[in-house]
Amino acid sequence: TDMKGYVEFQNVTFRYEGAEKPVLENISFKVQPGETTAIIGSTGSGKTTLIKLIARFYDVEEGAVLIDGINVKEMTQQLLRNKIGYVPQKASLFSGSITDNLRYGKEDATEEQIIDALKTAQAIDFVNEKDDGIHAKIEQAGANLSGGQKQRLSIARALIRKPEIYLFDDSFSALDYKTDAKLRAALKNVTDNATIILVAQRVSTVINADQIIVLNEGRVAGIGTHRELLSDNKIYQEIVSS
Ligand code: DUT
Ligand code: MG
Repeated sequence: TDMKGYVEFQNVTFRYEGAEKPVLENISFKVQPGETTAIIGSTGSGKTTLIKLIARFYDVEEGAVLIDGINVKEMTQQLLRNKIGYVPQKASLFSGSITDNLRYGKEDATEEQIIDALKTAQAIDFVNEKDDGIHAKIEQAGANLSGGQKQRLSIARALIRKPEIYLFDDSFSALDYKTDAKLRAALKNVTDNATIILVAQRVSTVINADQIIVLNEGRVAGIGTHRELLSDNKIYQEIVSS
């Protein structure tokens, strides 16, 4: 069996340097290859930190983060970068054309690959409306784009690299419901073998995930499907009804 894209947290505790309290405490979960895991929880609960530990922005203090059974501490940055498509909470677009921005991380991407990624990311329409299309200029930090446009270009940038694992940190929050749903359906189509770990604020974004992890103050408050959590998890029920 193909084990590519298997992610596991084993009793992970993490503290930012100089901080008294850990921001993540004793976190354990498994993400099966090709499945979608959603992480939900209030602001400051540790969602971004958790995502960043997978891409090894920081080393954990206790416990282990494993990818395909290997501790990420034993992997080279190069290997991790190739395996993971990380879409940060704040899009990091730079001054240059759309193609320049999308080729970041894969300089040899063809225009066809760029257009395909823009289609999947539901970005092709607004890009085509620009005079220069995919060659249109983006201002520093994407200042001439809306929040949802920036999110979609960041997603397209990750898609081009065809990683085994996608990490989407709140990448759909600025999209309307319809675009969010279309984008995730298209993603599922082109990334059938990839593992998806997404952070979301909206219940509609997580509802179809294979599993949802509810984070609360740095701890796992529950893991299950939408249906399971809805029936037995207080914190999830609060999120749903808020
Ligand atoms: N924190 C730090 N240093 C950092 C980043 C975060 O001390 O460099 C703290 C802030 C917060 C906790 O860690 O108390 C968790 O932050 P994180 O950004 O992981 O939370 P989130 O769940 O992603 O919050 P949001 O929904 O606002 O993105
Ligand atoms: Mg965050």
